[in-house]
Amino acid sequence: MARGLLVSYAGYPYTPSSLTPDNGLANLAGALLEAGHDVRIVDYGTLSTMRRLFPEELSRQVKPLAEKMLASADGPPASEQLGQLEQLADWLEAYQQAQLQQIGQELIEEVGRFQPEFVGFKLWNGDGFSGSVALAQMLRAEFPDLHIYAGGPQASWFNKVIYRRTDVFEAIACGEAEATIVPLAEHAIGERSLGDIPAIVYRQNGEVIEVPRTEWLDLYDLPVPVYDPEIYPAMAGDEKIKIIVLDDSRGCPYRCGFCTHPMESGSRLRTASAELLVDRMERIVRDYGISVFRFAGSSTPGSLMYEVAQQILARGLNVQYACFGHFASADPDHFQVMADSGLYAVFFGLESGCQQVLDRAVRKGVNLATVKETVQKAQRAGLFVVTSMIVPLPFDTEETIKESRDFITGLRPDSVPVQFPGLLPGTPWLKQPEKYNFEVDTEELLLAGLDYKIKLLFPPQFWEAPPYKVNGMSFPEFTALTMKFAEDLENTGILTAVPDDMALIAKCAGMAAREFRDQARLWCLTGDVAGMAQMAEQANRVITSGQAGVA
Ligand code: B12
Repeated sequence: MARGLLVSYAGYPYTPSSLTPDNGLANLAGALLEAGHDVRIVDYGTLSTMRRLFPEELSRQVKPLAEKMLASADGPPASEQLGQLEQLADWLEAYQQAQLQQIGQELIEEVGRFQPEFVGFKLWNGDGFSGSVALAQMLRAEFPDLHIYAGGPQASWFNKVIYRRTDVFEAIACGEAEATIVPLAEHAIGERSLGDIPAIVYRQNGEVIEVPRTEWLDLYDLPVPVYDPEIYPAMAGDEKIKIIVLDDSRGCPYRCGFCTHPMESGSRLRTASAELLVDRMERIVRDYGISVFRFAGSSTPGSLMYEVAQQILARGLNVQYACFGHFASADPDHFQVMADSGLYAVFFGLESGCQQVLDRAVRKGVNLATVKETVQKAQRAGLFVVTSMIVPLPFDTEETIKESRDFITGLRPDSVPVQFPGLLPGTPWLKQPEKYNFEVDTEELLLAGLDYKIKLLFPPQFWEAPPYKVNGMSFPEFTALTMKFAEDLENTGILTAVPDDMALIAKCAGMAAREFRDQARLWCLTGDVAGMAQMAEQANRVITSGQAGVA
């Protein structure tokens, strides 16, 4: 039997959703327990982490500034404000670095107590990468014989590139790893060699070796996820906002230009049956008293979600949930049943309201007439409908962006998150940048992307410019268009920046989506833990009351 400690450090929680439980870690813990190993989860996505990564004194100073910035809709902060913000940002950075050392000391103590044979880090972008590497290095210095592995979204995106930055991880799992974590545990107790473990990369004698994946997991074979506080202590009390993410489908057959999905879970769609999914919901309700869910799959067929809804209704299960929808497979006539079953919010990736750009830059195979009918019928059924946009897309011009904006202002979804075009590893955009109007130094981008940091206190024009251009525009130029698009929508009364899970948390906390978004921004930007904690407590009361689905 091996003992494993799974660690997830994503840096400062900069959205409330960062505080929800981690299904990936819960699955890995389930897989280890089912194979007879012992495991603990150290998940730093908690209110305590928020508290310890933002000094109270800074919180007091930043509050009036942030309030002023968020209240004024007239573009970027003034230069005087910027100067002040720069200073505060430097202070915050230094403070967080010092705290990270402290967290490392505590992790060393935890390893001393629990005596694991291995520690597995879940790697995220930004501080979730650089911070995790720093923590792993501290453990390595203290425990030279400890086996330290890594996995997680950042590992799926960058896999062997990570070895160019650090060799602190003995092996790195690429993509989903319920079937990889147990062989890694066996390696930690000398019962298996790394060369026999599919879907990892590892370093041997200075050489990076890739062991190819042999198969993707059948979703019927998923382990039972573990959220018990004895195994997953962050689940105790109100440290987290307890909406549970369910793994309904993995893999995606679409090859949208911008999307990293095939890197994480392959290009073959795998689904579980509606019956099994609702069994899993029932188990979470029974074991943890939690009745609010979010489905993880971004390409789950609409027909499966409809069957899930029918099962929920047939069993009289009182739940509330959010999910992704896909315009290519959602049947608008199903939404009423879905809403009746407790579906509250649905997230569609739309990306553009200009058919030509959509077809050429995104290649989603989606027709705008279908989009219109789908959104209208979903709203008529009472759903909170989110359609996300990418602005500017490759080939966008002033006219096509206007067309896109007119489409959205005519459609009026409940929320429209607007993103800039991210150029990410493994995507069609990065594989053929010239075909999609990008200019990029791929090598430089990959290395810069590893620990690329979001500057929490600033709008994106002021973030460090990643090394690529789209449509001939540099990062500050194209992100200015992104911000302008969002601002234009806001000026017509359309809510931006509220994804489905945020809408669901707001509902549980008894707040309107707009009010919630504005408050949540302030809580995060200013380190207002008391505000966030009060909301989390209120939301958890509803999430665990068994009454979430009751209007
Ligand atoms: C649901 C979700 C969440 C949930 C649950 C966490 C989760 N499972 O990732 C919540 C709301 C908590 C969340 C939060 C965040 N998320 Co999120 N999330 C998603 C989403 C929509 C689905 C993820 C999912 O359920 N995958 C299925 C599960 C089973 O996979 P998994 O969790 O990655 O775990 C598997 C593998 O990664 C691997 N693995 C994981 N850890 C380890 C550790 C070891 C040692 C090993 C061997 C393997 C291994 O095995 C696991 C089981 O198969 C994706 C987008 C998408 N559609 O993929 C974004 C996504 C994963 N999130 C992302 C980000 C950035 C975040 C946040 C940092 C900030 C944010 N914007 O919300 C926070 C950080 C959370 C924290 N702990 O502080 C990014 C990650 C990008 C990156 N390279 O880092 C994604 C890809 C979205 C995006 N395109 O930007 N997220």
